Amino acid sequence: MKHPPRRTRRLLVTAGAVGALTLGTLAALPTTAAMAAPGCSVSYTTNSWSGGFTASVTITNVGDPINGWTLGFRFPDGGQRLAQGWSATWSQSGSEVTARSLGWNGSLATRASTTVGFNGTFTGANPAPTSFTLNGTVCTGSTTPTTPPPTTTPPPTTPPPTTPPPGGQTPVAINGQLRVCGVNLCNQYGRPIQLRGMSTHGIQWFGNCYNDASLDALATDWRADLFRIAMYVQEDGYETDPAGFTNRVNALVEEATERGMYAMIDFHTLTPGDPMHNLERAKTFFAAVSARHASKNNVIYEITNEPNGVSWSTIKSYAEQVIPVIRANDPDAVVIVGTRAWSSLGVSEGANHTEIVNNPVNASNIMYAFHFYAASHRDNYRAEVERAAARLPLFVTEFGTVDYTGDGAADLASSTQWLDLLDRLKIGYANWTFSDKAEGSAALRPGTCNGSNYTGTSVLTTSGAFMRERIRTPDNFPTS
Ligand code: IDC
Repeated sequence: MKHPPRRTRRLLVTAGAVGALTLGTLAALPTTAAMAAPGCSVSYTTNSWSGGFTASVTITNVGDPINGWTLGFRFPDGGQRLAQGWSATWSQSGSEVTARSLGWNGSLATRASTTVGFNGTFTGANPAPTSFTLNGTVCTGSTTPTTPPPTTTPPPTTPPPTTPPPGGQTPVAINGQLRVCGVNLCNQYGRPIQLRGMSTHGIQWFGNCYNDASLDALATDWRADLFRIAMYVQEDGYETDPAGFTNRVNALVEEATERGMYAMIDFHTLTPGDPMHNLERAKTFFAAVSARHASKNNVIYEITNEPNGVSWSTIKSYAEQVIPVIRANDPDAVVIVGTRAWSSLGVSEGANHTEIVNNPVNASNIMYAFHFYAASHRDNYRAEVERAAARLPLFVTEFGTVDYTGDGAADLASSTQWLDLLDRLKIGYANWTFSDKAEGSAALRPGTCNGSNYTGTSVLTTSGAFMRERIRTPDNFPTS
């Protein structure tokens, strides 16, 4: 099935020299701000489709360090409206748009940058704003700070892809930008690799489990390659607060990036099982997150968790409408498509992988999801995965060591058979869940997330201890 024609446009505008402080603004500023040398430059890029667009706005502070900022600009065309923004508190009044910094991106050292963005709509033309202000100062792009810049340059927001950070080689430093090669996932050297890691539980319920200490433990004690961010759409998830959940996902992607892990953004559809129910939400969400992370090399997009009760052709049609939204911003990212019957390749509804082979998603650089719960899904599912893996790129974006309810005892014999198979086939996986919910699939003992220690085995359940042992064995990623 064809997706509707789409217009992609990219504008790069650096705010031009339009003068310095206006007297009125200067009078309103506190004395310290008025004495410091302000200065900023802004780049504004958009991708648009019929009636809608995503804008990415990078603010660079070229004046003295600032602590808290307000960005202002005016839409040149009266039909341009802000719909949903992220990484700032956004508002629009008439044609004037204002974005206020959040706690984590308010401090900007001299020469530091931060990127914010929004989705908008337009009725007439969609011209870029020509002038931006930061804390009332027009952004002209160059000002000499009154205080000398720090002797150490602030670290870049995204580390260069092939330069390992000091003190060790992270999975992302070694493997860089991934791409699908035949039925495998290949690293920057074009060699097949397997990524092993953990999935969050629903971030609407277990957000407290994802903090600096727990993510440090995942990266360095578990030595995980991958962090899957499960953003439920229903069940008090995204649909209740699109901007808030977009921000939370973005912040978790940044946390994974800082630690050299791949971040998998899971649009966690479950009930209802028809992904079309969430098509518009998916387009809005993926436009925002792909714009925000376009320059990163460690983000993988999982566009629908577990379609169920719908045909493969419906899932395919959904995928062919959502993938172009991501590609418009982030052309080289790997995208994973859920499969029929709770991502069972169709098996749990009496079908099999051949329906995909015979009618694949019309897009490149994609993989198909397979999920299993080891105490419920055994030999016939393993045999199907082995057959499918010869013909389709697969990623086990979610599995449990327990039964399909997510609870009950860990079946370590079946789990071992599964993981041995995935290791042999070099199929990547994320285990459900890195959380402390009182259910068998959770890796952390109940109450762990109220504390500050996440390392070692004393905080782990049976499933967690088993998974940590499997995940922390050396990856031996090929480097040439
Ligand atoms: C389960 C959670 C459970 C939660 C339930 C409903 O473990 O705590 O109450 O979802 O939100 C899946 C789904 C995943 C399920 C998991 C176990 O992707 O959301 O999590 N499962 O039932 N598919 C098969 C199993």
